[in-house]
Amino acid sequence: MNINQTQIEAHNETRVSNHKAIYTFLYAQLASKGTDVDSIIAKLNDFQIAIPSWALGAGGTRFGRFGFGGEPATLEQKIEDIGLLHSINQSSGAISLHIPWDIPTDITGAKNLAKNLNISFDAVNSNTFQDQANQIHSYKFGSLCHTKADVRKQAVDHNLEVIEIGKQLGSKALTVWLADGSSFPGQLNFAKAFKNTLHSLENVYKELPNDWKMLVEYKPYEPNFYSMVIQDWGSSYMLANALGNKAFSLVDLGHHLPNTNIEQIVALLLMQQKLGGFHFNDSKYGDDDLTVGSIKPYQLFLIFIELVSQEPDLAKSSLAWMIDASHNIKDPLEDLLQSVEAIKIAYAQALLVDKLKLEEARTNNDTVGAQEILQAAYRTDVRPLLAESRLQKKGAIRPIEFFREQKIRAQLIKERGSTNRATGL
Ligand SMILES: [Mn+2]
Repeated sequence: MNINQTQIEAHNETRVSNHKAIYTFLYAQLASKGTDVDSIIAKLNDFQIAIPSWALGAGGTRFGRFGFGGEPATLEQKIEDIGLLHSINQSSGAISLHIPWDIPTDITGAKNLAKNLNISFDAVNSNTFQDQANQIHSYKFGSLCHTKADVRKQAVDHNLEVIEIGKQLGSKALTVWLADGSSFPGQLNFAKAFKNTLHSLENVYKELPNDWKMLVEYKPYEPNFYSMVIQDWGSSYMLANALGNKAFSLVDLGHHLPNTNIEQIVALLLMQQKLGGFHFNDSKYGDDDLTVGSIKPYQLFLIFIELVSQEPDLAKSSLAWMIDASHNIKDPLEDLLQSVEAIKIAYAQALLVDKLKLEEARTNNDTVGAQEILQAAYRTDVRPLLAESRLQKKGAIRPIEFFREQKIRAQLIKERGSTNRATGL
């Protein structure tokens, strides 16, 4: 299904006067404090967040999975779903593919479909964390880190295949997340496993096109519960440094132990020009993959403070912005609308912070003043700025309301049936 502009216009028509009243008030308030609201809107207009192909079906836990109707069963349907999101919020104009869950059978067809929906192909993701049918060697005891050279070679070859697919689609980055590690003390020689991983990644890196990036993701535990080869930003940074200037660390918000100061990691990686991008999600305990901003919106805001302090216009930076979440009980499309909204709220709030005043407070060790500056921005309701940006770009003023009014899920069920199941989940 497609959304046409008339539907969006009809939705906006009933809300525009209320929106304008709130927006005009906020605009005047912010402008009186010296904020350049138009430049914030312009930055929001350009900011795009990639949707992963695996987030469009019902996620699950190891205890069960509760499907819902109208899930996208093919890559084409997944691209169509992202097209729906993008026409509603005008901020989801990219798809991040997971190989082999979403190998395009018709590359030209997939590219044309995406082009028509104004969607680009973001980073491609390799998968050496599970065995595929007809695979010769098992990854049960690791992939790029494996003790046996033929297993490592198979994993390297898979990454090269993913690059080839990405090249045909127009992707410019390869994301590598490894489940490699050990579940029991004594199982693994830490140093050997790390060196094997580096050597394998070097073999992948050699084949990386010059205008590509390699994004090295880290995670402290799970599925291995004693050690992970790339357990934290330090080990990811060591690899990215050793590989070269096309390799970067990727920060997945859920891949940290509780209470880790992620914003500080972001600041230091940026400082070293080794931050590649993000996998956004939220969590209370571990890698919970919950809706962005649902648990720790203040942390998200603090991360964006660090980002905008070093990269004033995020859409113009070379960082990769992706959501990586899984949805067990929510409609994924509604969840993704909420996630994109949360990311843009944090961005807009961070842009409200007066950098010069904050730096002055820091220089003068004015701890109270610094907190006042941060919280004045955080406690500003910036949602009218996001709505204005959507209105300017011909998106819907209220995305979730639009999704529900138009009964989009019911229409997808009618089109695709109630038992469709998304691949890869
Ligand atoms: Mn991730």
